Amino acid sequence: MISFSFAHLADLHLDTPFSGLASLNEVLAARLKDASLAAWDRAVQACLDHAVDFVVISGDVYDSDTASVRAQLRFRRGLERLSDAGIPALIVHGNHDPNGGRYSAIDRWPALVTIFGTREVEHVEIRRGDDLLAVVSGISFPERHVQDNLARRYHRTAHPAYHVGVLHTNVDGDAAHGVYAPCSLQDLVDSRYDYWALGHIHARRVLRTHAPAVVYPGNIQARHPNETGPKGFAVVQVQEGVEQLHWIDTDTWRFTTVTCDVADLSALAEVEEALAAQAAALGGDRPLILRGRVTGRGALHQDLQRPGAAASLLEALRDAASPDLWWDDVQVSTRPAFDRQTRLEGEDFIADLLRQADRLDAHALVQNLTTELRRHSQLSSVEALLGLDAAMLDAPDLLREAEDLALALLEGASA
Ligand SMILES: [Mn+2]
Repeated sequence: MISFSFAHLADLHLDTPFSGLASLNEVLAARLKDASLAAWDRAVQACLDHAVDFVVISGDVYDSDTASVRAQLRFRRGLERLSDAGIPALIVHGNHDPNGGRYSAIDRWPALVTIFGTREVEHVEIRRGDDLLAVVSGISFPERHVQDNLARRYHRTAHPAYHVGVLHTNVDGDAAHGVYAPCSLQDLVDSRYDYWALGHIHARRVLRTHAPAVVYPGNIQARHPNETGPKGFAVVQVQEGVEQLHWIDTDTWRFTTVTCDVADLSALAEVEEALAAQAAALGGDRPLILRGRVTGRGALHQDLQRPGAAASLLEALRDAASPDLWWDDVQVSTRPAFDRQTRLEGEDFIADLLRQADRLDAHALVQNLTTELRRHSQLSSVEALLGLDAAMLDAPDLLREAEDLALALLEGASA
């Protein structure tokens, strides 16, 4: 069997407008404007540097189906560079850019580009000289809301070659993402394909390592504060039919959240220092967009509740930050200092509540809750939706959280 390699990209969202930022001012907007396009340029360069045999792109090339001319031309420019180097690119469209978009500024694609159609799964043979390296199959979304299980339409060809399925899909109903073209991991296993090049989930996820490998590479540039961590794509090396994945980072700006617990702090300056120190430790590699979270119980709660305190803390962080760190927001969710042991010895309602909590068996409680959920047909789907797995729950932790919530509600009611 011949060794070869390919690049697996997804969710380029070219020319994305960056939603969800608390503070998208003109300076930041200007700096972010090129981030997704630069990530694409970087991905193309990396594909050329690694001399991959082919490139697959698993949907959401554009951010919307009214794709900007700029995004389309930049996309084609990258494909031209690949095509000129003899590297085929095979592309499906997803829910953000169904059918390639309602408006196309491009009437002709470079020679080695395949844009999969929307009617049926098509198969493309990838050759090196006379040798057949792989068969790549794909189908594009004809419209945004695809409810069909497209995975079941993929059938291996008669070739004994390595088979790659390119598909935009939500596997096993990930509730954090739109349920488009839903399928199950079992559907993908049953297909007997060798590699499933998936798109749609914006996080790096290897759902299965081999036979078949099932991979979400995530997007090439984060576009929302919730999309934290490194972003890029996978180079897949195939040797004797066995895959090895290398991750290539392509993002310009990275989103991250830093947290400061006020428990042992006595001045707001310490909060600023703690957040700034964490940010400085993370920076250096590439520009960061940061969210600060100030949590915990402590004496500083009162100071942080003063009107304008959080906003002023945010400004102070920005004043001191290097140009490659942008503080997007500081979120304060602190609580008043609370001496549990002293309150437990009291005679009031809160003392009763704490004693009651100490008597509970957290594990039995969670067990009862999940058993109860499963008994009701409607509720059992809630369990699946939430991804609840009783074995995975930290019961004592849940109980502490519940106690904290009860105390917060009581504090709120008495304020
Ligand atoms: Mn997407």
